[in-house]
Amino acid sequence: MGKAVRKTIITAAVTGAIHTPTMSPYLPVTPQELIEDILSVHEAGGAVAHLHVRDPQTGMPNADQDIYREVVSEVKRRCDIVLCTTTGGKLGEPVENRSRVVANLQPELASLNAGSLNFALFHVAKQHQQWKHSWEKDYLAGTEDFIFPNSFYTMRRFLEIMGENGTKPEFEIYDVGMINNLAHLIQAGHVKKPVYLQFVMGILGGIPATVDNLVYMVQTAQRQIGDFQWSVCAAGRFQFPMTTHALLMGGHARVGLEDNLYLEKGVLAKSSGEQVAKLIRIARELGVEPATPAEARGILGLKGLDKVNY
Ligand code: KMH
Ligand code: ZN
Repeated sequence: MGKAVRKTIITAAVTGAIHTPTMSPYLPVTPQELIEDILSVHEAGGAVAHLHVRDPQTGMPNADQDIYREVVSEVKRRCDIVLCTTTGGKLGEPVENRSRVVANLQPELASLNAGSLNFALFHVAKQHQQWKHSWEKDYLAGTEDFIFPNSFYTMRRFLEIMGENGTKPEFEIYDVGMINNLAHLIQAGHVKKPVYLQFVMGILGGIPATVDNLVYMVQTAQRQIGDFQWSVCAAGRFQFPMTTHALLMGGHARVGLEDNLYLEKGVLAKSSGEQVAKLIRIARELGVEPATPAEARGILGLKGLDKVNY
């Protein structure tokens, strides 16, 4: 009898709130572009799509509930991918707006940012001279003085709202101290194990994307939490090196245009699905198979697509 192959959850974050339309013509902005990009992820073998929405005219990230509903309903009609909605929103989105999508759509999975940080993108603004839209430069440059607020109160409220709606939190961990924040929330009874951690590496203001930092974070989580599933995503050129290491270490992995616009050096990715296909080629070389959406639901203990409100 052959040994069972290890299954890994491949997530793609399709648009995010970091990149702006000037940076790539392939960044999905309109509902139709978002739907197509999510379908490309599913077709390539991804099990989860992480979703933000944007103003279709300007490409500015927003929290428009009608756009969310339009995108998720059409995706659900066409495939069984797991959808993980953001509660990060755009930089500067008021906290109350960020949780609305959970109460409205009751998704299977939603991000929960596990601490506050100076989420810095101002250095990226310096790389461009001409902008497609007037908001882009100030949005990025303003982050030199921007704290992404995720206080213990905010995290507790998000957990309560997710609990009420049967939504599993995906904890976004930008630095090692945030594992400690999560350990506190578990100890205080605000969230039950097993938890799902997404290590977000290489954001200026958070932990650098290095292998020793990843090992340190996984080991710290093992010591402080013990029972968890984990995944890694990393900014820009660190995306494929870090996700490949995650595959080697027994973790799950996230790619997508939210984190990196490129497929390889100098080559823009035309879709998040292209990045998923590349990571799956790498995974198979390492003897790791991508989990189907149904398998991902089992691994993460999700409630199922029949229990969402869209
Ligand atoms: N909006 C960014 C500041 C998430 O989706 O929860 C962080 C973010 C995380 O995108
Ligand atoms: Zn996000």
